[in-house]
Amino acid sequence: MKLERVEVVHVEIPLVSPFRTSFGTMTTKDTFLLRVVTDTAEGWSEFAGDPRPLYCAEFVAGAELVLRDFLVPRVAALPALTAAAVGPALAGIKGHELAKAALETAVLDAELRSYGMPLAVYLGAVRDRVPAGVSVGIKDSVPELLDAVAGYLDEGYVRIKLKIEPGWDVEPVRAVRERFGAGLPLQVDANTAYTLADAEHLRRLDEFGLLLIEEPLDENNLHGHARLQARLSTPVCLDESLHNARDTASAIAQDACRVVNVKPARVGGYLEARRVHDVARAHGVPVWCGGMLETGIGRAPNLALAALPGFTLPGDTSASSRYFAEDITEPFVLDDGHLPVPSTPGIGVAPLPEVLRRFTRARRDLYG
Ligand code: OSB
Ligand code: MG
Repeated sequence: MKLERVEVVHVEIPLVSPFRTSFGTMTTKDTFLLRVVTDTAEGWSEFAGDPRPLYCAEFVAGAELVLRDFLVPRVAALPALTAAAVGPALAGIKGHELAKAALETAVLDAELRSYGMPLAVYLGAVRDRVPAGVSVGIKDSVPELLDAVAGYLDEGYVRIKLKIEPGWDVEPVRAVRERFGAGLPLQVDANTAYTLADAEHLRRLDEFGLLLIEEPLDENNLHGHARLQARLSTPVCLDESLHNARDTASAIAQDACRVVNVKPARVGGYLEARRVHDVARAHGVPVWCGGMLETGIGRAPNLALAALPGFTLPGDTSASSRYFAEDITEPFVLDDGHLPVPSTPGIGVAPLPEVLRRFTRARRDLYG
């Protein structure tokens, strides 16, 4: 292929309810979509980050600049553009995995559309639907949390993840266990809110039979996570700390985690995400697909990835209605606790033009 045009479409979409984590509260999904046009097809992707660098170092305005000045020019210079060639072309630019993932994914969508191949087939998916978990934000009170969890379970979600932080951990976990029973698949996510000095406190979570505790300590503190894991029976799962397959191998080798959250954006795209899956699977370490409150444009390719054989735990890939009253693609609808894996070429979805127009805040050409 040959790159002809790259466009950013900034969107702002209201969330159905505020989403509070240990790092902040989100009330809208505020990001950009990337539209890539090649000589054979058009492709779409979604930047997974937020306007502020609170979850990770990348942010919306910075990503647009990195794409415009460093990433897109290198991809435009490729004599034969394929998705597989994008990673090596960008390897000289340090970091910026989320921005790189957005570019690689839009190129991959275009490439697969020109072959007529669904992303799930390209990645090696073995399922046509995936079980859906839901990530439940920090609430103002335990009764409010119990109502939210009850609502999600009524809808059919098969696994609950509670966001935790110091002051909101043992008590809400105990309340959810007592109300919904020992059989509920339950896990927690701290988004780096604790230190090793909290190890004894976090050990109190062991009695609740959690599937995992996600990213309790600082980003990239593999040594600390290994020391914490040695003191917990609850499996440690890493999110923020894993940026590629090599990090993942290193974390597994030092027992810094026993479960892996795979977020394609965080590792630079779907090709590296496949390698993260492969490394974990070779070690018998379960993986699951994380999320970043994506619109349908980001959710669709995550569902394809989550259909790979090593994804043995339900992911944070929830239905469109968990996030938005109106998604910018045809909505993903929960059926018997599962979401369908898109089966049409590329990522399998595209923005609905009229809806996209209503949610668009700005459009800029980065190339062509
Ligand atoms: O840490 O997994 C996380 C949302 C935004 C940023 C980071 C995280 C999350 C979630 C929600 O937990 C995942 C989702 O429902 O998309
Ligand atoms: Mg997380």
